[in-house]
Amino acid sequence: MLARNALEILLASPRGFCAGVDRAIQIVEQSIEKWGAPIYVRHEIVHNKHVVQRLSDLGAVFVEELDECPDDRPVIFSAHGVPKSVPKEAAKRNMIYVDATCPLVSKVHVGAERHYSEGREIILIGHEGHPEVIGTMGQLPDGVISLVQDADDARNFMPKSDKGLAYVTQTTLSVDDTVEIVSILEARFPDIAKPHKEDICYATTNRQEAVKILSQRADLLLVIGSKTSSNSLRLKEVGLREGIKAAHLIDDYSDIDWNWFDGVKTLALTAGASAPEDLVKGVITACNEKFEVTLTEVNIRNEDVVFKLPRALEQ
Ligand code: 10G
Ligand code: SF4
Repeated sequence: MLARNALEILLASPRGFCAGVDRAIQIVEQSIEKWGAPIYVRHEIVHNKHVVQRLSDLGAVFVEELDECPDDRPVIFSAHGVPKSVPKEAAKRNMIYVDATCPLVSKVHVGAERHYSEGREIILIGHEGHPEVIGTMGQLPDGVISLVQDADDARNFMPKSDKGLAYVTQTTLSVDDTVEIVSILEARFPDIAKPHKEDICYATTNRQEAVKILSQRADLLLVIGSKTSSNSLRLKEVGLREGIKAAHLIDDYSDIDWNWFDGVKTLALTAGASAPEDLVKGVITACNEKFEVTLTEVNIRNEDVVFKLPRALEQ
């Protein structure tokens, strides 16, 4: 038998599930336990096809809009948050609903409302069409929040009035892109009000920081996560921007093209905030079958954030 090539795997830590994802998945599981199947979920609870498949197998039915749900079954709102009109409509229909919006997204909602009540015009830094952006914009009347997606938008933004400005952001953005966008806005509008604490959440920040460090030491980066997962896509971009030769976003080991490993001595491996840890193990096992693997976990920070479940589901 031919000797296998050596492969060093640098495993990022933190990686994978954040506290908001963990809570949202528990909300679906416990709702099924409490009320039985089917339970309806408005939008993918988190953007991961394996998570969605497993919960579907347990009895969750994923839909995009509330009008696809019957009145007499409970419905859960995804971790990304929903416009105010959604719980309002559910209440009007006397539905049982559980809101799995991450508390850190709710915090952004509250920040936007505070700025609005203090009379400011609000900019949301984020990506058009993403459910979190739709949810945050939907906390306030139509047209109140203006979306700024990139540095060019920040350069071209024109306030509608001289009431004063504030910005809030999506929680899963690139930290570096956002610094650039904010610095353009602050240079143009020195009095712009900012969030009390950064809106980009601890999990996004930590996963990006770990990828930066690993990308300087590896030839290939694999990010485990679905194509719809914004924070996972950002991890791939962060690696490429840090100068790694190649980076790929994969749902699981079966997406790997082994030609990617030609000439690769060191692999950096991470997982987005919605990707389960067993998928990481699957990639390591697949690598073990092809290479003589040495595995090193590189921990840049410990995370101990845990969110309580909504009262309706507390044991
Ligand atoms: O990264 P995005 O926002 O696309 O979502 P995800 O489901 O892949 O990861 C968890 C992050 C959220 C629920 C958004 S706060
Ligand atoms: Fe909450 Fe951050 Fe996870 Fe989004 S990525 S669910 S804001 S902890």
